[in-house]
This record gives sequence, C-alpha cells and structure tokens, in this order.
Amino acid sequence: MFVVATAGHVDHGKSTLVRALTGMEPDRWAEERRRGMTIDLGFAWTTLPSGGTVAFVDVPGHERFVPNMLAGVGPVPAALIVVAADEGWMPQSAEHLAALDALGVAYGLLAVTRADLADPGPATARARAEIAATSLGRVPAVAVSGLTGAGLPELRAALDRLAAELPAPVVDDPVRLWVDRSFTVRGSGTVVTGTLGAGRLRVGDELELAGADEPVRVRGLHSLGAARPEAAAVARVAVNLRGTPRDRLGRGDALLTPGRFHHTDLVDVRLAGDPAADLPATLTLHVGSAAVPVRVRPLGPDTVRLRLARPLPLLVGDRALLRDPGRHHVSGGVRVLDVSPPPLARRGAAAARAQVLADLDGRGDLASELRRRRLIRAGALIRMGVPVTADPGRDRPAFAEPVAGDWLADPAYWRRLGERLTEEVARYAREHPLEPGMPVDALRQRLALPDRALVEALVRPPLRIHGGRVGAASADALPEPVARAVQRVRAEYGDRPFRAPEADRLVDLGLGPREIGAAVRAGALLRLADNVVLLPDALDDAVRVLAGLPQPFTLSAARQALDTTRRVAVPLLELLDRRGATRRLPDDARIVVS
Ligand SMILES: Nc1nc2c(ncn2[C@@H]2O[C@H](COP(=O)(O)OP(=O)(O)O)[C@@H](O)[C@H]2O)c(=O)[nH]1
Ligand SMILES: [Mg+2]
Repeated sequence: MFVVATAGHVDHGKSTLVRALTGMEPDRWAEERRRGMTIDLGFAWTTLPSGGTVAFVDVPGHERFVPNMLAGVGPVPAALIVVAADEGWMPQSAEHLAALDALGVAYGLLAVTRADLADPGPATARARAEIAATSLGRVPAVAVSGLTGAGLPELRAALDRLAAELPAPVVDDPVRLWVDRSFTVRGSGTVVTGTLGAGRLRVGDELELAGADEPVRVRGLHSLGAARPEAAAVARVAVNLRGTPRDRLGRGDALLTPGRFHHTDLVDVRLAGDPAADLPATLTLHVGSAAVPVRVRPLGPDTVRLRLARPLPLLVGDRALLRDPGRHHVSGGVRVLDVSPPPLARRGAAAARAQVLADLDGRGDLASELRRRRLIRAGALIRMGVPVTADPGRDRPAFAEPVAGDWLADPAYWRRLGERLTEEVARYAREHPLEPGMPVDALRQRLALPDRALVEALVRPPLRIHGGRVGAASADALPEPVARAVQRVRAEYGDRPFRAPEADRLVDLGLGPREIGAAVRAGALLRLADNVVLLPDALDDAVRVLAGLPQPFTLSAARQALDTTRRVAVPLLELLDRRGATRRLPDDARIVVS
C-alpha cells in the first residue's frame, strides 16, 4: 500500500478529488458535510491501474485546522498538493508547502483542480515554481476536474509512478505507530488508527504506550476496511486494543514495539534552512501526529535545545516542525540531533554544546556517539535511533564490539580507563599495604563506572581479580615493609629452615599478625600456628629429610632430624599429615607416604 496526504488551500478541491478517485467520503463528520468543509483528517483508498492500493489522508485546508493537517502529514512521506486553477496559489497553499518542506517530505505530485473553471496554466506554473524550491523539488503536475472527471486517468497513472518511486519500507524495524484517531467500537472497545510507516503489526502483539504502566495488546487489526491477522508497512491500520480505556490514548500518542524507544522531553535539534534569527521562546513541536508545546533555548547559529511539555518517543534523525500557534506560522523544520543531551549547568556549557552539535548530522553515527557518551549500553543507543552494528554500506568503522555485557565504549576512553585502573590499584596498594588488592566495588566508584562487569573487563595481567579484589598476580605484590621483613627471615633462617623465629623476634622484624597474614596470602611465608612461621620451601625440604629416616619414625626422631623444636615439629607434622605427605600410625609414629 502507498499512503499519500493531501495538501492545499481550503476549498481548492482536495476532498472532491479524493472522493472522485476513491468513491469514498473523506469528510466523515456530519458537521463537515453540512459546512462543506474538512475540519479533521479523512481517510479513503482505491486501487490504482497497476493493481496497487493508494490510501489518502485528506487534510483540512483552513488555517484554523493546521494542527489537524500536521497530524495527518507528519507520519506520511508523500503529498498530493492541490491548487485550484481559478484561484491559484494562496496563503494555505504556502503554509502547507512550508510544513511539507519543514518535515522534509521528498515525494509529491501537483494536482491543479477546478480546471473546468479556468486555464490551469498559470496556477500550475506558479505552484511548480514554489514547490521546486522545497524538499519536494520538481514534481509532476496534472490538471484535473473533480466535476467532469477530466484528468483523473492521468492523475491515477501519475500516482502509480509516484508509488513506484518511494523507498521500500523497512518491515523489520520496530513499530512506532503515531495515533491519528481513537474511538470506541461497541463490543470491541478502543480502536486507534494511524499510518504504519515501518515494521509489522500482528494480532496478539504486545505494544508499549507511553505513560501506560502495562503493555497494551492488539486484539484485532483492520486495514482498508477489512480484518487482518497482520499488517506490514506501509499501511493505514486500525488497531483494536484489548482492555485499554478510550481515554487512555488519543491523537499524538504512539504505539511502540516494547523497549525499542527512548522517551524524552529534552532534545537538541538543528533548524532546517535559514533559521530565523529570533525564534520565540515557546513554540509547538509537531512530530508524527503529536503536537507538544516546547521551550526553545538557542545554542548555536542553527541549533537549539527544546524542552517538551511531555515526553515523546523520539529518535536521532527524526524530522519535526516548529510552529507558532499564535501567529499561525510555520517557524521551520528541525532535525533531531540528540535525544539524551547533557544538562547545561556550568558557565559556557551552552557554547561548548553548540560546538559539539555543529558536527552532528542527525544520522546517528556510532563512533561519534561513543566519543561523546564514552560508555553506553548498546540497547540505550538503539532506543535513541543510533545503529550499533557497523553498516558497511555507510563506510563507517565498526566499534560495535561490546567491552562487557552489552556495554559499548569509546576505544580511547576505554584505554584511558585501563590506565587509570592500574594507577588506582597501585595507589590503593600504597595506602593499604597489607590488603591483597583493591576491592572491585571501590574501583568501580573510583572510576565512576556504572557496572562491576566493566571493572572486571578492565583488569589485565599482571593484575588479576581474586576474592573480589584487584591486585598483582605475583608475590612481588607483597607490601614493601613486609617484603623486607621476609627478606630478613630468609637471610637469618635460610640455613636452618625448620627453626621458626621466636615470637619476640617476629615483633622485632615488624611481623605482627596482619603482616604475617599478608605474607602468607602472597605465599612468602608458611604459617604453622599462631606466631609459628617458616619459609614456604620448608615443607618440601621436610618431606625429603623425613623420607631419609628409618620408617616409621617418632616425633622425637623427626625433631632431631629436622634440627628443630617441638614448637615447630608438632604443627609441621600435623600439616604434613593433612596434606597427605605423612601418615600417623595408631602408635603415634609416622611414615612418609611415597
Ligand atoms: N467546478 C469545480 N468545482 C470543484 C472542483 N473541485 C472542487 N470543487 C468545488 O469546490 C468546493 C470545495 O471543494 P472541496 O473538495 O471541499 O475543497 P477542499 O477544501 O480543498 O477539500 C466544493 O464546492 C466543490 O464542489 C472542480 O474540479 N471543479
Ligand atoms: Mg476538504
């Protein structure tokens, strides 16, 4: 299906043309028919010569109803611009065209109506010239009469050609269905309609509705007046929602694929075209079918920050329109550059921000997003509309490899974090010489990281994580004073390895319980009992000496062979028993287990 919105001055024959093409009545309201004037959006469709379907969103032309017009054209990428041959270019012709231009609509067709009343030539020439200066560029023109039917076959053929030009919809994209109508159907409940520009809807789908705590569920789907199990973009759809009260949603709301959109009330945008030097401080932002009051804060020459009166599911790259409702004036188009911009608290922050924005183009470049955000979850970027998989077609570098979980990092920032981690661990070791490394959570806070997994991913040899702490992997990590003390133990006891330093000697050496604990954890000392320590190689040496004794041997024989005291021999043999190097027999003698 191909959806096209009408545009043009009031009474130029838009609704008449839609009626003539489709045989359907676009003016749905009794009041519209009584007054002969479109007030709200109308919907009608027909089959084209190619066999394809065109659906029209017929908009009101009167200046009072421009907001309704914008809700209709917002989600629709193609326009049928209607100008009456007898009246020519008029103020709402210009305002509607300005709106299409602001929204960046690039596909369109000119129908010069009421050609039975006047020569369509001058109106055609003027309108084509006006249109050529906008995002629509040069468009085909067809002269028609809704009264006589002249030109209608040519118009149908031109619509077919336009449909063939439109880019193929992305049916795998998430759904963002801007609601343009909501009503209640007796027995079915709430129904909303909209133009599905991308993605796919199925009966039974769960969708997200901003402001609703629970997902809403698709109970039924209609397209072109018939019930369907599914609808794929592009399509006009009516969605019956299960259990959602009618007053919970209306025009300007959006039904979304759950978890795929970031709701924001703060965006930085670029103004399209030649930005007016002085934008009013308050305007209305029109995007999709929504119209939301915004406060405007100028940043750079063509960039501003918008504070929205209510959050919207906006994406980087979205086109929107600013309008001054008081002056009935389209102030211009905007392109969303950032849907999650930083606060501007410091002095000079706005100027700095303007510099950053000057380099953004609203295309959601992953490398540039990572440079600015440094660290962010892939899911968060996707919800902002930034593609996280490298797109070879766009010739951009692939930085999309997560550093941990689904965290993406700017490579330079990540390297710097790694260096800072090393520094922090070294500093911690200096300040806490007896602890076996810096707790992971302390590091996480120190580096201001949002997730422990990031700290863990940053640890590289010679550092390692052990027992929830980050420290050096080797015994070289022994704190300086302890290392010196162990050195002296080695020097004094190296040639009589089974003589443990006496308690007062340990004190002299500066080896209290905490220092001994650190040395033992680092593998520099072996603790047999409180205040009984040996050098770590003593165990193997002892087994060798004991193996040379006649088996079994007594405690006394062992003590003499090892040239030590009971203070050492008793716990040493018990340790060897526990390790399975020796075995204690029922008579308390032992053998070395070979
Ligand atoms: N003679 C003539 N009258 C037309 C034609 N198209 C529309 N009209 C009349 O112009 C008036 C406005 O038409 P309408 O379709 O409501 O205009 P809209 O406001 O642009 O939707 C109506 O009285 C129509 O009957 C046409 O091609 N020829
Ligand atoms: Mg009308």
